[in-house]
Amino acid sequence: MVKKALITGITGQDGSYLAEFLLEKGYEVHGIKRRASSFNTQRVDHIYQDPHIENSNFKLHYGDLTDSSNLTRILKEVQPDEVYNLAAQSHVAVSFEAPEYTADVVAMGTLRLLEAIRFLGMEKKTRFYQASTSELFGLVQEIPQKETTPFHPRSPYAVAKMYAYWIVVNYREAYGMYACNGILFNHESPRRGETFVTRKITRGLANIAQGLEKCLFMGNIDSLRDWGHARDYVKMQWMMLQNDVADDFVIATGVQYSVREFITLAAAELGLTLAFEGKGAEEKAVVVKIEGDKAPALKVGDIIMQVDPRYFRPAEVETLLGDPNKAKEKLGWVPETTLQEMVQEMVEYDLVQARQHALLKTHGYSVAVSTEQ
Ligand code: NDP
Ligand code: GDR
Repeated sequence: MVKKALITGITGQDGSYLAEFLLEKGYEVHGIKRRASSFNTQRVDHIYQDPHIENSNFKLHYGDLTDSSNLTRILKEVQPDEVYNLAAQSHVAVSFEAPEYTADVVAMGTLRLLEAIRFLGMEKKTRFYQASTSELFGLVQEIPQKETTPFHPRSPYAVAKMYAYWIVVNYREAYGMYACNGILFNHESPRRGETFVTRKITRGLANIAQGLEKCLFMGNIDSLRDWGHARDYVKMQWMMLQNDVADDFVIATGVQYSVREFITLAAAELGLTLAFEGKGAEEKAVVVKIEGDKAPALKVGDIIMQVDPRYFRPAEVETLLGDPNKAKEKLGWVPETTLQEMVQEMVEYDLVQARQHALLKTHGYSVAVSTEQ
């Protein structure tokens, strides 16, 4: 029997990698996508199948985590063996601007899905994966953070994810559902949303190197994160649902870098050596050396990064470092990609895009390079 998976958030970074992974494993993959006024399936277009094809093993359904009747209908129709709940308003800074919507999608959305599974009598058949987060640790109580570290969420997003975490545990305990939390630390890729810090840096610096933008405006660059590659992390999402017993796992690399170090590494991939000058809200990065031909628009002395307090958060999570030992011991999972390899992959991808835009621009075509940060 072919296994069926239903992925919410399939059009996002993780959803696209997970869909690829499950298709390779022979699954029939169903995804929920939101109605938008323009195409929003770029990340899964390469695996899209014409719905007219008989026996298509990749199907998209219109839906939204704020709509329980729609979720119930899709679950009833698909009858999935595994549900991966990845959909979220996932931007921490945006959650301060839209706290109620964030709570509705992230907290209530998770409850709606679990309750729909129970209502349909599928709680003993369907396994459930919840995209939990290191943001739960927030104001950290212990370094490194592991499954037993107390939570102290620091944003409307993290507080909503905390409800989702506990409602998953509750449905497991109350109804015997196979439901797991993957407490994932930050994970990135060339498919990362453009306003998360890593992609903002790789894309912004590539654009600056090609003369499409002048300067990167950043928030708290002292912030410390444990960054892994999304491709490695979706594998673990699947592994968690193949275990004998449902359990919760921290997924991390166990290595920590600052945002400033990430900027330095990304600049180095473009042949740039930077010097950081000033402190706090006055800090800037100046180009002090240029090697190779990846940054034709720059010269020594250019300021290419400036801190802008506009990007400081009302409450910050200063430091996150995960302990992935439980995942290693119980499931045999280890991250495969180093930060340096990931930075290289992301910069290379963004440089190709930037070169293409720069070429169009020199030939007189107007290119809309969004500089939204
Ligand atoms: P993305 O922001 O890239 O993707 C989020 C997905 O959720 C998109 O497909 C989005 O659709 C969809 N979505 C948003 N709102 C709704 C809604 N109301 N109804 C249905 N779908 C909706 O996130 P990631 O792929 O990076 O992360 C996946 C999950 O993992 C998220 O839940 C995130 O909070 C969590 N997480 C992520 C980490 C990371 O470092 N990436 C770390 C820990 C947890 P659309 O494309 O239309 O916007
Ligand atoms: P985070 O990721 O908040 O950890 O949430 P993000 O990349 O947005 O920020 C990481 C750190 O970088 C600092 N920072 C900036 N962040 C952004 N976005 N833009 C900036 O200009 C900037 N300058 C500094 C932030 O303040 C923060 O400290 C991500 C999301 O994917 C969540 O959904 C997920 O749950 C967590 O990771 C784990």
